[in-house]
Amino acid sequence: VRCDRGGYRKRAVLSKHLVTRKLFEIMESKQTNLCLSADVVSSADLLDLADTLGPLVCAVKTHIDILDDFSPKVVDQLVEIANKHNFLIFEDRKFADIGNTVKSQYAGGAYKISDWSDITNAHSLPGSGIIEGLKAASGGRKDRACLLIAEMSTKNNLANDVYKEATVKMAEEHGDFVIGFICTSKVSKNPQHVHFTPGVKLKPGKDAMGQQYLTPDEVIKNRGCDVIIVGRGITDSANRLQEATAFRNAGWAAYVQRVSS
Ligand code: 6AU
Repeated sequence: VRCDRGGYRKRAVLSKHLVTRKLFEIMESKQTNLCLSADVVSSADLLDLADTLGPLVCAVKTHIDILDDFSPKVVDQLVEIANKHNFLIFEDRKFADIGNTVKSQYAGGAYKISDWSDITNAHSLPGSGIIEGLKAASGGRKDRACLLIAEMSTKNNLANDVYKEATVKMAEEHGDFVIGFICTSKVSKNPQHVHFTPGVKLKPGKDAMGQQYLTPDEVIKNRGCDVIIVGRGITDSANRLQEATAFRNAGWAAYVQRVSS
């Protein structure tokens, strides 16, 4: 029996937020800390990815506004697939406006994100009003949660240490809705905070537009984050199932090493 000091199972038990608990439980029961970033432009491709890779992931992250053929039916089907394979849906909306505006953007418009997405994310830049707005739009639903962007994966981004620390403080003050962070390292010691890390490939590197990649091992074992977010590392592969399996295994092995050391 491996040691579970600070492990997902323990953190599921002590987490007050329903979404955090559900996420850690899924991660533990499916033995995966992989979040698929399904950045595709066709609904059929999105649903096919979710259905094929669903058994391997704890969450599927969408950019619903990049679909060329969005219809409300797509998100209904995505929710069905999420229930079937037991993963959470994370709409990567990166809200960044005043509370009153994000309130409409989250619950309304064409996408009605709060209807179908368990998790969304927001920049902390506007201050805590953005959280108030999102929370108001969620109508007090306990099964809706938000990640604050504390750090970005891109080169020359403007999130410095002061910004990061202020973001963590905002999260602490809104634990009923903010469950953690988008970050490239562990930013909070609170075991109820979940750290989601984008910019992950099996080999370190970068793309042509500032994206920077770290390995699952670096992110989970060395930097103490919880969930690896992988997009093109999987979606650009000729064999997505095989590649997703490789990421899932690498992420889980890194976690097991971290908690047993
Ligand atoms: O694996 P990739 O590079 O193909 O995709 C990374 C995904 C994209 C980005 O919009 C997102 O992760 N992302 C985020 C998120 C999740 O908020 C923040 C960030 O700093 N960097 C980043 O790449 O869908």
